[in-house]
Amino acid sequence: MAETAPPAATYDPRVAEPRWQARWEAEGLYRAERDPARPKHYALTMLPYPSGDLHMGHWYAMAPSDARARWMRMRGHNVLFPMGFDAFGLPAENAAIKHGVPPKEWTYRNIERMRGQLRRMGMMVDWRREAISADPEYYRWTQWFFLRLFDGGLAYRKRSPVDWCPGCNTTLAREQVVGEARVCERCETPVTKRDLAQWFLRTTRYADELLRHEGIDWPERVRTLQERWIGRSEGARVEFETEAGEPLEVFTTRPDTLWGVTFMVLAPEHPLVERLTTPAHADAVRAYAEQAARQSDVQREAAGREKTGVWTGGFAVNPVNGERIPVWVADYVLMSYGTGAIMAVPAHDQRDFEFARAFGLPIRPVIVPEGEPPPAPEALEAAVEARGRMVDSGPLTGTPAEAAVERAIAFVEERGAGRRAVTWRLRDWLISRQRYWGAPIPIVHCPSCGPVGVPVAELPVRLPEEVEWRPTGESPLKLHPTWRHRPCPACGEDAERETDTMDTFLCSSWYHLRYLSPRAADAPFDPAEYDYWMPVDTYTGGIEHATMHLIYTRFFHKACRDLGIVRGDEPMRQLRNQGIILGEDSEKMSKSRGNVVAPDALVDRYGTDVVRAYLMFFARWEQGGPWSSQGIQGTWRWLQRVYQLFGAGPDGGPGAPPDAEAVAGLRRRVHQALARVTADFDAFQFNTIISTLMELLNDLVKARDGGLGGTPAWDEALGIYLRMLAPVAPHLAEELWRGPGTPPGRRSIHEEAWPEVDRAAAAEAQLVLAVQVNGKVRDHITVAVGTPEAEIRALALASAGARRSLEGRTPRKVIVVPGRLVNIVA
Ligand code: ANZ
Ligand code: ZN
Repeated sequence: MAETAPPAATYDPRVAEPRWQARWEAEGLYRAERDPARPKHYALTMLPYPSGDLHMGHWYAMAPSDARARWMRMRGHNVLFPMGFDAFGLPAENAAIKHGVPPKEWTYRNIERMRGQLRRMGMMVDWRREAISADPEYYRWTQWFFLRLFDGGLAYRKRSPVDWCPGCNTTLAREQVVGEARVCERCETPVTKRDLAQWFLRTTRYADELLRHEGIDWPERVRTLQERWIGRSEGARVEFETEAGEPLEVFTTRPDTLWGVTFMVLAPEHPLVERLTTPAHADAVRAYAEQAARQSDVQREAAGREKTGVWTGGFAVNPVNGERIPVWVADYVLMSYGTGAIMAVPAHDQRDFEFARAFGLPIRPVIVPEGEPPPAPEALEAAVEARGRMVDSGPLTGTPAEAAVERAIAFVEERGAGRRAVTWRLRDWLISRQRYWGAPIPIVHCPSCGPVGVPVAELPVRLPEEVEWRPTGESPLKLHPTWRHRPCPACGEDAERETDTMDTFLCSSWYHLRYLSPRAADAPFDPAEYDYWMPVDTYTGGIEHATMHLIYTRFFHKACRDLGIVRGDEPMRQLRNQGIILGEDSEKMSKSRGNVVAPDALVDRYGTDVVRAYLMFFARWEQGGPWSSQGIQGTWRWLQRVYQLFGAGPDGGPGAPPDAEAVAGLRRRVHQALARVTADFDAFQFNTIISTLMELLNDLVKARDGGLGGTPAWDEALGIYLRMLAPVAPHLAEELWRGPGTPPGRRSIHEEAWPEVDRAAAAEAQLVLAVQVNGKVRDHITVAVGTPEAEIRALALASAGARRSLEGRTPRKVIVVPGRLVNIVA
């Protein structure tokens, strides 16, 4: 224990915390360097977007993650816990348009501010490794990765719809389309769609692999969300034919219902719509397609939505029975899934059922429960489940429903009218943004050579800083007088730069690699650092990233593996998500509700240790819950009591020598608490760590009052307590460990080893074992821990209950289940 100056009655974190932070910085306490002698641990927490202020959600994600990283360090790991900023994105651009502040200025000012707030949190971040995705030295490599993907055939360009505002004459980002009516946030004109040539990454090539989560420990919930997002469906592609003889292919998961098809539906954007539509229906179809173009896919897919659509006037032929099927257009069929066309089976598909009812189309059941006649279609209230036997299905009639899908596939395959097929919900990743504040896509469009990659030696393709902000929303890269013009890298002719920038999710797909060597000048990262630190061991952040970011970063890693840039199949071994902090009123924190709790004000008042500890304590971390100002005061009092107990020294010191049982009792409680806290850190169970420490403090106070102060067991208890406190309240623990005036050279508590649990000390002194005879409890015996088995057996046989129940029979077997029971088999 450090000899501290006589302690003040209360601990003032406002003095102590900045003092320790400066000291740790000066000592380089949190510098992470490769060290082959120690096992490495890469703890990563999702990097913030520099929106302005660090809010409670950031704290909730980061402070417990920091505590765990510190714990790993005390466990003997060489820990890397870096931090950076996801600095490109639309809000900076909006600020520029609104207030005329350049995005760069706005962004870096916010970073400055948030870096200060992060430092105040007192995390064990090695700030030398900070990475900012908007730095040219960072986005140089984002562009380099893009070129590697382009050369590897994993980036390509194709026409694709974007949201378009006819009022502003510009494309809109998803966030700029607002409300149910989907209007432009700037001028409130209803949004339409436009086809633009845009860049995509081939995520779909990795669909199968992304579906597998082998060798990684990710929450079930995230895996399920990813599986749904990737959405693998097995079924068949079946070819219908229009009356003009053109193939019209559908994807169906239910080829068994082919004989129940009573109409077909095309997505309004389907290329065959125009040719199928008869003149009499042309106006209605065109008007319908226009309104459909204003909806998002999400809206169009919403369950229970009223079905709308129009008939094209055209027909197609069902390949299994030659029937003439009317072809409709409806927005519940998406162009982006399957083939953009469906065979509708209203008897067995709920959406088709609702559509048929809305438009008076026939309904034909083809699967009926065993032994029942087909239901009368008019009487049906919903689509019918596929259980029983096939009816009215040509060669499939009589087949059990379970076997029908396979037989239907065989049937269409034989006739050359279709084949088994798998379809994915996952789309290729559209990375083009018609925006300024992002990494420019390093491509030059040449009239003779097509798209050509910018030579690597010319990277980064820098964003021009002298740009004009016009409220039209058109990207300043397009408006810039000179930026886009340059000769073709291949042929030297006049050519033009790509003016789109990259989706910021691309920047954040590889930031964990830049942290490894943020100043590497000739590569995105130093391979030696990679070999030592990767993969990320624990990744923490919000569940809202379950799909986009966490799919993209896995895809990116796998693509880079195949391009020979990285090794290993997965970038992040273990993932854990925090929950959400609600306001004191149990509602989502929001300015309009006035229930926002600002961390800065709390740090001013209580210090960071209290805020950190309270965030670990107030709820199960993965669940979150409502904030409580009552609760944070309880945490404050607890840490003050810790300070007083430790500062006071062994008061009430030994009068009578403490008896052995009291000493054993103290050690037992200390080591039991240590075992629990250790297991809880391992499991990210932060709330019970704090409650265990709170309880143990009460035990320590009692032990001191009982005369144990100053004994070796007491010193051991305080030492263990402080080391358990160190990851939770790093400043207070250091203050009590080193004392405010310690000379340089004395080791920080954060370099100490996590204490070992003394199992013998932690064990309960006595155990109560049940005595069973033939499986029935007849008695109980109390034995000292560690009593040999033979002795336990003898005690059990001698117990009154066992003797009574045995009635002189000789036992055949006596089984001891350690710590629980003895079973006598008579
Ligand atoms: C006939 C049928 C009968 C269907 C039946 C289902 C039940 P999942 O499981 O999500 O893959 N479908 C196909 N392409 C579509 C598109 N572009 N937009 C909207 N719906 C589409 O769904 C596959 C089923 O969704 C397909 O199987 C098709 O309807 C429909 F009793 O075909 B089914
Ligand atoms: Zn050229």
